[in-house]
Amino acid sequence: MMTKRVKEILSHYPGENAGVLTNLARLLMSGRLGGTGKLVILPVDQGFEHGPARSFAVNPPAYDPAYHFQLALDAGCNAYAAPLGFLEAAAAEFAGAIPLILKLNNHDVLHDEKDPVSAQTASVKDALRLGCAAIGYTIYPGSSGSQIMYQQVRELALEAKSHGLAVVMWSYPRGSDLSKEGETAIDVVAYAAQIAAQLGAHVIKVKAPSAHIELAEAKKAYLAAKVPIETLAERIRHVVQSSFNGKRIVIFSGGATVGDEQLLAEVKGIHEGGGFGSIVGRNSFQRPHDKAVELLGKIMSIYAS
Ligand code: FBP
Repeated sequence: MMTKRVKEILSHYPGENAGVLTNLARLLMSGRLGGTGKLVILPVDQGFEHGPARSFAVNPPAYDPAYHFQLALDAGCNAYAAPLGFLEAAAAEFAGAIPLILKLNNHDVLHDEKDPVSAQTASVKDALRLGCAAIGYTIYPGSSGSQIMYQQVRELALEAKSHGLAVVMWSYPRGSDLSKEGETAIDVVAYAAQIAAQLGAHVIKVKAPSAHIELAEAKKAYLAAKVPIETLAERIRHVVQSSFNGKRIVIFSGGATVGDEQLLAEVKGIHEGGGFGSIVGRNSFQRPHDKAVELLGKIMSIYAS
């Protein structure tokens, strides 16, 4: 049964066709958090993005593509996101079991460039063939190659929407003019979320922001308007506000594996600040299966509260 909150969220996308709205509803109505307006998604593209050993050696069953479908299902995630190979390997076996997001571009770390650009590694046609609810795409605002990515995602998003697929954008500031600290600075993360929203993303994924302000001109604006950014909840609120005043779904990434307490404290901050949920990769599949299901269950309980 469609809930009031999900209807309200869908009403924020009045320009979209019935197919896109249906697929957004699939993401919002599936899993343990279905109907709450909150999402917890399992993303497993780290094999490509970081390499197999860095990703899976700590929990060897995770080398198997089917493992992640089953983990997402067992934990009651809203959706599972992965590159072409992982989805092709088990999408038929799990057909209809959980909404899928096909990552259409990927990047590896075999060539360490300061201004990364991901390669397109799958198509909208692949997403349709695999029964996906959405396409996923990573942009690197701040990279000298950002124009290429913005233009590519414009075309792919248009094509995806024309076929009724939802568009999820990973927006990760990165590039030679940004400091490491700047990649998660509040002004930069809020800017990255805004860029994804302006590029037509339905769901935006960013990293949890720190209180650092990277850009001098932005700093003046934050200070003049006294934008509250001291606590994580305040910063999340600002990122949500920067994503069309809460009219775009913004979720936050889990990051490198940390202890349960640290992760749960961060999730509480995201929830308190009005974030729409989490996308938790390494902190899920780098734990043994049952521990991961337990931790994801605790994360979902926070969002359901
Ligand atoms: P994690 O929860 O493992 O951080 O996954 C979220 C994610 O966006 C993945 O989809 C992606 O592979 C990874 O983060 C990118 O991490 P990095 O910042 O190291 O490139």
